[in-house]
Amino acid sequence: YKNPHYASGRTTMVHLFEWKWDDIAAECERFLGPRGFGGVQISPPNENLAIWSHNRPWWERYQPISYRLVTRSGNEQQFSNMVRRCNNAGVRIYVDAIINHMTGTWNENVGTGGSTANFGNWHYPGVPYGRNDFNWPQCVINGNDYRNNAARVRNCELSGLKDLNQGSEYVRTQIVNYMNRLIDLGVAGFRIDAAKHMWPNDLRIIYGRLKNLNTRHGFPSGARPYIYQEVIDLGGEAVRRDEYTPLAAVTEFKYGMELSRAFSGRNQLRWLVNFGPQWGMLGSSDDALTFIDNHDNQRGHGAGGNILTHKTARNYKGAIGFMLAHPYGRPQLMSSFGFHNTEAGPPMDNRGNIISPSINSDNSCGNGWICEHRWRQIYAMVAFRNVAGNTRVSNWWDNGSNQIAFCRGGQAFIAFNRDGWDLNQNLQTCLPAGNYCDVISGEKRNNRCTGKTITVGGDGRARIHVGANDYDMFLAIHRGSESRL
Ligand code: LAG
Ligand code: CA
Repeated sequence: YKNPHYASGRTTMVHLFEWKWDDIAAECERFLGPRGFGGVQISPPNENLAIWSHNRPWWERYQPISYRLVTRSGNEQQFSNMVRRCNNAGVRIYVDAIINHMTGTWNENVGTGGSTANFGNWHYPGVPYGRNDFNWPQCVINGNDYRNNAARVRNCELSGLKDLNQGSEYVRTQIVNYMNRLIDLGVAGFRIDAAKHMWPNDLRIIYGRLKNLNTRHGFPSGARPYIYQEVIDLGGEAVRRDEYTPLAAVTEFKYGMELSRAFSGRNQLRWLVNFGPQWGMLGSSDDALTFIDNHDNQRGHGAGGNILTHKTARNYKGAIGFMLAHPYGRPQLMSSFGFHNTEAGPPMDNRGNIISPSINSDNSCGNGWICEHRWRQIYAMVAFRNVAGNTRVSNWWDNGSNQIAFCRGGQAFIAFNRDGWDLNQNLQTCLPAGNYCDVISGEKRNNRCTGKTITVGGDGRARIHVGANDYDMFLAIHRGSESRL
């Protein structure tokens, strides 16, 4: 369950938060496939409660009302079409699976596919679920439980969301049928939402009943779905992430918290020399789904404060650059819509339909979409990571402060400067002699560099300059960015 089954040579997935299926399919074909992205995490595809009383917030999608594949992102046919087109483009689809709970109690009760519910009776006819399928007696998790009561974290309601009993054979069957339907349609795996709120042993049984990935979508025979479990554990929790790593991968929230600290100037970059397990992160790289921000913590929900996001772009790009250059973990990028209000849903018209992103001539998005994955500095680093492959970090250099540089074997080289003065050094790049285009300040176009050119000598060394006032705080070159003029 720890192998994402990316197409060969690909390494990185992006969360296209609240995108519509038709738009994702187009994005796979016109951008993600050609640029070497490995996969897309999609928003929950199953029917959710439409919450008009909060003007259709993003979080309504975390309130399931049935397992029918009808949401504001599209219907089942559009879903199926997206998965096929993305797989054909070499891009895998990972589903955000909400299996801990159903909706909370609301005055409104119509779902995005027309299903209704009777909250007072725990009745969800669209599945169907009834009172016996939920944990009983009903209780709500309180703040202290997270520190000292694992049973309440798992058996009580997460902010009032009706808590399913995964110990029930009937409930497991509904969940497994839902997930297997998605596997049949060609998805490559799942994010398990709120995994810490479910018993590891119940999850083990559910995972064990999932089908192998669909060979008609290009997966090898016998391939198990990739599973990454959302467990927030920054230490001091009654529920520990180590209870879940024997089952499948886990979201490593310490990763983005620490890189956000370093790249916003709250820790020195030189300390990153041993970044990874020695920082208290998961011991095995394959266990860790790594990211800077996610849809929760970019708006102050979920774990950790002061997480870098697109809103502080220079520092954010630095942190993403380090994440993609460093071999630890399986990286996930966030692709957002703009927001001021932390409840606000995606760009929509007044009937609640999501408005598609528009694509500008410089590759960026419009209509309210940020599309971080289309920022040159970010997609160039996806390519960098693919070229670096499974090489290790070598030739680490730092200035004792916030200027650092390292090689990825003989494949790639990167340098960062977060000090208030220029980085200007003759450094070992580990690359063959030649002229290389920096893929951060520009790109290689018609074999010429639109940004900085780095000249590597026969000894592998090059003059590296990253000015304190440069537009970006880093520079990156690799075997694919050599200009042969
Ligand atoms: C998750 N991971 O464990 C998601 O990443 C996170 O986005 C989900 O919370 C949560 N678990 C449940 O799937 C989000 C919002 C919550 C929201 C919830 C359900 O962060 O704020 O709760 O989705 O929509 C909302 C209201 C609450 C209310 C609750 C129940 O904000 O005030 O009590 O709904 O109706
Ligand atoms: Ca639970």
